[in-house]
Order: sequence, then C-alpha cells, then structure tokens
Amino acid sequence: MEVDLEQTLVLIKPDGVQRGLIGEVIHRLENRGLRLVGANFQQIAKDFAELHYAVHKGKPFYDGLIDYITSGPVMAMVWEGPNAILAVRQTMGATKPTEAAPGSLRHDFALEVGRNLTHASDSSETARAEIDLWFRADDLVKWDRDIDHWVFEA
Ligand code: D4T
Repeated sequence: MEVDLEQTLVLIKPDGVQRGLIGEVIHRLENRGLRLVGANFQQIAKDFAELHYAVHKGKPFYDGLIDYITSGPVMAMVWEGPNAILAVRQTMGATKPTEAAPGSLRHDFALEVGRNLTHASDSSETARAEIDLWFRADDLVKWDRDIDHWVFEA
C-alpha cells in the first residue's frame, strides 16, 4: 500500500558544520526513522540566503541571520516520512534553544537563537517552496528502504 509521506527541508547551519555535528544530526534523523532523499553540502551566497529568509526581511535579527547562514558551509538535506515536518521539528526542538525540550538537538547542543544549529521547514507549503529553492527535482532520490515496513505502518 502507498504510504502518505511528507518531505521536509533540513539545513545544518554553519555552526553545526563547524562544530562537527553533521553526523549527530543525521544520526538523530535516521534513528527517528526518517528517510534521506537528498543532500547537498555548499556555502550559499547572500542573494540566495535572502531568498531563503525572505519572510524575515525587515525584522531586527534579519541582517545577523543572513551573515550567520552565509558564514560557512551548510548541509542541505531533504528527509521523508509520515508526518516528517512535525517529526523533524520535534527532533530539533524549539527555535530558542533555552525553550527546547530536553533531549532535543537544540536543548542538547545549543544555547542561543542566533546559533541554533539547524533549520527545518515549518509547514507543507514552506517545505515545498524550500525544497524547490534548494534542490532540483531530479536531485531527489526516490528509493525503497529495506526496513521501511518496520518504521512506516501502512
Ligand atoms: P529556522 O528557520 O532557523 O529553522 O528557525 P525556525 O523556523 O525554528 O524559526 P523562525 O523561522 O522563527 O526563525 C528563523 C531564524 O531566525 C533566527 N532568529 C529568530 C533570531 O536570530 N532571533 C529571533 O528573535 C528569532 C525569532 C533563528 C532562526
């Protein structure tokens, strides 16, 4: 039977890359049962960052946010699974690390909102738009994982 799967964009931001946390983030998402379908390691230019963060333009933290996301390489990924958007945001924890649930990545590894390690899409509309911004459709891999029926119910 076809399972209704969501896709979501995950970024490991420059602090996560510099601190050697790429493996930790991927490990947590794999442990959760999510399936990786795309990955791209790159350092983005300012104009691309402005497209990604267009919704925050004009906010007091906007300039710092653009400097931060362009300050070093980022690991961009697409993860897939039932309720993937919510599941990934739970695994990351609240945007402000001091409000993140114990056990979440931001709780366990971060202190400040301006160094909160990761980005994850927050709705199906933004997930679609963000995946389309960061990836070409044919860079996403459609595959069946052998353990899928032990993780996905239907
Ligand atoms: P990202 O986009 O990084 O996953 O964060 P969230 O989706 O969890 O949160 P957001 O869109 O509200 O914020 C985007 C980005 O801006 C930074 N930020 C946010 C900041 O530096 N100061 C702030 O006061 C806020 C609200 C952190 C994440």
